[in-house]
Amino acid sequence: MTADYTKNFLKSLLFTVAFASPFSVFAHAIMVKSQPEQNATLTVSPKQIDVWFNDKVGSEYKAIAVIDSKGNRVDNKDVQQEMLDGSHLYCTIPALPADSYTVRYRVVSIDTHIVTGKFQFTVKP
Ligand SMILES: [Cu+2]
Repeated sequence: MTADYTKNFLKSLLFTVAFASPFSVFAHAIMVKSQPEQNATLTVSPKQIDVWFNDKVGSEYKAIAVIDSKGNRVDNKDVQQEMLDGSHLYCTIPALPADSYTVRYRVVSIDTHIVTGKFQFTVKP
């Protein structure tokens, strides 16, 4: 009985934290989509890397880096934020040889937290 009550109380507390407007307005950014997708195997080298977040992110301190399997950075160091969709960052890359690559990203969310993450893809012509 008491355990159930505690569980329900915690559940409703989580619900409140997740959906109360002060929190959702100042959201913590989470990557929701990427192109290439995480763990994708591509037969053709992509021309750019796209990363989307669940909310717009800060225009400062944004970074995307593409690293090959030897640890060399291979992107063109030209990260951009889409003008009309601040949740979308992208950078261009040169034609990549067959290898597996790690994309690392760093952004500042609207709630001022720094968010970093990574995903991988493989080019295999
Ligand atoms: Cu946060």
